[in-house]
Amino acid sequence: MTLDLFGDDCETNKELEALALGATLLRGLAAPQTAGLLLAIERVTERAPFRIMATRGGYRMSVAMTNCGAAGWVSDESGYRYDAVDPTTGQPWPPMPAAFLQLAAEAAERAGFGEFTPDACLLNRYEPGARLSLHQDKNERDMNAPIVSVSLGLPAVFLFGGARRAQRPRRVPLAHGDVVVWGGPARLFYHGVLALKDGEHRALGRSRVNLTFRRAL
Ligand code: MD3
Ligand code: FE
Repeated sequence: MTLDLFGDDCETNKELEALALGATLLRGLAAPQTAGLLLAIERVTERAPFRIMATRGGYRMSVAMTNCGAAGWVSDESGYRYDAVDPTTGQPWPPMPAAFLQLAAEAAERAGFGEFTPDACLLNRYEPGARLSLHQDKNERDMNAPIVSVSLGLPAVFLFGGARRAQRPRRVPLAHGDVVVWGGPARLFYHGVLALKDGEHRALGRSRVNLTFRRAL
């Protein structure tokens, strides 16, 4: 079945931009849903608060993280993995809010991926100075499923590299409401986020929250 997402088969999607083969930027797609997304983030973080995790090497990350869905990404001295249980509460991660699932599915569909039903959502909270060094997302079982990312709050500079770490990354500015679908050949590309510049966002204050939807299990 094909969903008629644009309401009109002749209408083109002006907000669709190819960053690379398999990587599609949907500028501002999430912006109209800010209120519902913030409410959902509040509900998730009441039960699974943002926390700073340790890296495999025993360092402190600068980005605060939490999860919702059947599986959550966790990092500690023993490494990176997906776990059904939040290690700080001993409880399952909160369920994926309907508003999250709907946005992730719509974005994947627009980018040309079929049914996307993520079972994990990693929430990253950046405060001024927080950054994410160049890495690959390779802890998910099914590399055929894309990752959908949603940027909220302060703008950030995203680093988009290639299949090898040595490849010099491109700088892609990401603003509030921007959604990117990463799949196909781009799924295993190196990427990161430059240190967040200070500022004030009307809805999120001095912070940026990024949601990444994944098929982990
Ligand atoms: C490109 N998060 O959580 S989202 C992460 O803004 C992560 O918080 C960043 O990288 C953030 O792992 C970037 C964009 C993103 C996410 C996953 C990707 C880009 C990707 C996977 C493959 C290629
Ligand atoms: Fe990543």
